[in-house]
Amino acid sequence: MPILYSFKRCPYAMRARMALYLSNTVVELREVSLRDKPQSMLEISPKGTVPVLILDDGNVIDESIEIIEWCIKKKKNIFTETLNSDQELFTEDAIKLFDEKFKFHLDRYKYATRYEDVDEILHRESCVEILKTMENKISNKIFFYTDHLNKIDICILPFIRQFRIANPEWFDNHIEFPKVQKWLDNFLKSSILEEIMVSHEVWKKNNTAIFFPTNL
Ligand SMILES: N[C@@H](CCC(=O)N[C@@H](CS)C(=O)NCC(=O)O)C(=O)O
Repeated sequence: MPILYSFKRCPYAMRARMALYLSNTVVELREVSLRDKPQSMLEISPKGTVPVLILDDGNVIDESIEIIEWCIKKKKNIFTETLNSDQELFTEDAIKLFDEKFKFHLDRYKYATRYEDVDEILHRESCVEILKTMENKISNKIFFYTDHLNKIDICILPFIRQFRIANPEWFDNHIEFPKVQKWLDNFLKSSILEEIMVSHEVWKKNNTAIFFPTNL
């Protein structure tokens, strides 16, 4: 059985867990403390980020997007609805935008005290500008393009969830991105979020194994 090193609230680990869930892949889940990463994880992936997936054949995948690609190869229709080529292109560009720019500003907004000399409101504004570019593209379906989760949803919504958590009242009352708010709200109410956000104790070598997802 594959092994997943994961951290509950990490947006990259969240997207990987969603892809594993949607592809019906059961893994042994090893919850990690980012302040005290297990040696067994660092040995196979010295860059020290989660998620890390070890496959049955011993191969290691330590980039969330590559874990998602592996899940798509394993079960072709993990995203039940197919997108047109424009939507696929936009998906890839949007994921890059969030991984590179949104995450940068999100960290400086949400964890401003961890950085020297940052203006959290300016970083919040930079996030808002990115959310406004998404606002114009969101369909009237439950998720970004369709009524079921697609790649764009599982990759981006964990970041927007964190952005809201920094100041929920401000986020919920902000008027510039109503479709983004609805899109996030649908995700927050979804059963998949509940499934992937179960809390686990930090993994230690001789602990009994925890399996994820629990309902498969
Ligand atoms: N490009 C990586 C990024 C993963 C990443 O940065 N994860 C964070 C947690 S959200 C991490 O492990 N950081 C290492 C640390 O905080 O020490 C991916 O997509 O898997």
